[in-house]
Amino acid sequence: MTTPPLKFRHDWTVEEIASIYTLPLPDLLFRAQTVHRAHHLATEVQGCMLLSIKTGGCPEDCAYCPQSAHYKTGITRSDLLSLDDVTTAATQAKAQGATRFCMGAAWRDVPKGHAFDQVLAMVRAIRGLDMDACCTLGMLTQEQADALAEAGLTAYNHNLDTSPEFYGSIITTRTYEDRLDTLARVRQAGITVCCGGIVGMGEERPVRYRLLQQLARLDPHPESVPVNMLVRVEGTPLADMKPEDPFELVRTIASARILMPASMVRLSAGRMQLSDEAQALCFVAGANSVFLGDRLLTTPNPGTSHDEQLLDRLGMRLSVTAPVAGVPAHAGG
Ligand code: SAM
Ligand code: DTB
Ligand code: SF4
Repeated sequence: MTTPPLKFRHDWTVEEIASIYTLPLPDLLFRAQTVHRAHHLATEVQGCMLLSIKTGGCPEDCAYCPQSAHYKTGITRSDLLSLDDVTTAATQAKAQGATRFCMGAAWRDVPKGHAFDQVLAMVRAIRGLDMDACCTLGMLTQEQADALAEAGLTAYNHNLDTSPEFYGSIITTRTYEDRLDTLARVRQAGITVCCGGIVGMGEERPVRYRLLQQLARLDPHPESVPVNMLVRVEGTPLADMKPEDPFELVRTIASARILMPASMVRLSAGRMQLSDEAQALCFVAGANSVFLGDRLLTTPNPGTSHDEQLLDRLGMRLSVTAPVAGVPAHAGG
């Protein structure tokens, strides 16, 4: 069955985005919930599990990242994990309720040869467990994107992170254009796009408007939009950043939901710094996915039993099946 493409806007102006983002919170949440309920089940969130398959020693200088070789953050570097280890982790993730398994590698770009073949085998193994498979490996050539598609990869995560204007104060070793080029190759290969950003890196609101504008400009919209709250890691240039007001995260999520109605909006890194109440507001704002487990890639995460309790208290639950990317899971609920 083919579903006709949804007619969503890609030409939001910064002024329009600002007027949404700055609405009185009750009005913003009402508008976001209305959009959310037209496209998603408002009481379910997708559980995803992250695994770092190659940790640390990354040549890029992303100012937020504990895995950059430019900073001394005390993480333990590790080479590519074995296929067995990854299959075991994915099997455990499924048992904990995850329907999407995401592998992260601290590479600037994907090395050719054996390592890439191993990643392809990992993708096949995850798909064999009937889970969505996502990976984030840095920049890709078209050939690599096509091979990942052939292996059955569901999604490729490659974040724009922030606005084009602020980007240079966070990362100097690659450009916004490099990111957009890889995203175009992912799209060209027929893999769904997972692309989002980070809140709390010292940016002002207009930076967030521009990030949201760039994300919504992608046509089609990214099927998956991770919204991360900065995890301040000792040793990185952003370690002493002032904690961001959680309401700014809620506003960012609500705006993303309104701009990109059918996308999965993922409440990603930073939940250790959020109260249960703030997380609940994020769900009301339209977030419909969390990372399960007590670890993200290298930093702590609340853990599956905490999340089970939280969702239970909210009368919500984990979705049992992976939502079909880009297709409205539900209208009305
Ligand atoms: N090397 C690959 C890349 O950059 O695309 C993949 C791994 S990287 C860890 C994936 C994303 O995690 C980054 O784009 C960033 O948005 C997010 N991230 C990394 N460190 C973070 C931190 N300390 N706080 C919040 N988000 C972070
Ligand atoms: C994304 O946007 N957030 C996830 C996922 N994509 C790969 C990663 C968050 C990493 C947080 C820092 C760490 O644990 O190393
Ligand atoms: Fe490397 Fe990705 Fe971390 Fe940047 S975010 S330093 S590219 S692992």
